[in-house]
Parts: sequence; structure tokens; C-alpha cells
Amino acid sequence: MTLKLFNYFRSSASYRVRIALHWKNLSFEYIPVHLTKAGGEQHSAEYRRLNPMGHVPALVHGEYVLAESLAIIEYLDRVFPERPLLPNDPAARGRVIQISEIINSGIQPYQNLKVLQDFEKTYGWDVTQREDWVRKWVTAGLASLEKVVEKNGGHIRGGWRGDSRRCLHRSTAVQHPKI
Ligand SMILES: N[C@@H](CCC(=O)N[C@@H](CS)C(=O)NCC(=O)O)C(=O)O
Repeated sequence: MTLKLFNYFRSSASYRVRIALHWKNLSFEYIPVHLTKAGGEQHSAEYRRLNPMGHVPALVHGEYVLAESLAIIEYLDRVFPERPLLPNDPAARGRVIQISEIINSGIQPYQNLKVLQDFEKTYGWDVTQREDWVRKWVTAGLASLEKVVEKNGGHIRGGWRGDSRRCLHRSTAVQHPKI
């Protein structure tokens, strides 16, 4: 059964899944979904049938379609258990999911394209206003993330394995010099 990944090259959620696929040495078909060309290919009726949220990435494995990067990573780990991404130990697994969710739900959505587009379209915010708002929430999220990681004896750069690290992306990293 082939694996197809509908994704966009600079989407952080797409990065997560591509990193997981490469980590597991799985070959996959890369299907680009351009987020800005022609108003955004993620809004097409065809793509919305795969993911009604209109987000990338979406994985197609045979007849099975799955969206949400962390759900995809969990699925890949179950179906292709070689080179695991998530630890088996319940406490370690819980911690990895906690850290991943801080990024996935607590940081990334604040800088999502549709949020920034809506600020411009609905509220008329200029680029400085948009960036200030994003920086405020991303910085707060990263500060919390750092506390959680430090409390658990880790640091983000160097040797830190697991799914939560795969959630980090350069767009958030540039906001925070320590990462
Ligand atoms: N929690 C979702 C987030 C997916 C997401 O927000 N993807 C962004 C790109 S990183 C997207 O498709 N945005 C499209 C838009 O804002 O219109 C996941 O992990 O897959």
C-alpha cells in the first residue's frame, strides 16, 4: 500500500510528518498543496474532502485518509513500529504528548496563515500589528515550553529525541534565540 502525503514545503505540521516518515525510512508520494497560490489549494472542494479543516498535512494510506500531524505520527508508529517515535513507558509517553501539544495546540495555531489572513481582511491589521500579536503568543508559548522541558531535565537543542522535538519548526525557533 502506498503512502501519499498532501503537504506544503514550509508548513510546520507538514515538516513533522515528513521528518517522521524519513525517520522511519518510509517512501511516500509527496503531493504539494500550495497554501497561497490561487487563494490557497487547501480550500479546494477536492482537498476539503480529504481534510474538512482545510489544513495540511493529510496522509493517504491505501483507502485510509488521516489528517492532524500528531494523529498521523501516532498512526505511523503503530503501523510501522520500526524506529519508534513515541516511548512505550506511560509517563514518558504522556510527557512527549504534553510537550507536542504545547506546540501543536498552544503555539502553532497563533501563527497559522488563515489567522493572519483574517486579521488583515476582517480587522485591517498591518504587518506590524499582525507580527506583534503573533510574537506575543508564540513567545509566551515558547517560554512555557522551555519551563516544562527544563523541569524534565531536557533542553531543546541537542540529543532530545521524541515526537515533541519533531513539532519544533524554524518559524517558532527564530522567535526564540535559545531554540
Ligand atoms: N493541528 C494541525 C495543524 C495543521 C495546520 O494548521 N496546518 C497549516 C500549515 S502549518 C495549514 O494548513 N494552514 C492553512 C491555512 O491557514 O489556511 C496538524 O497538526 O496537522
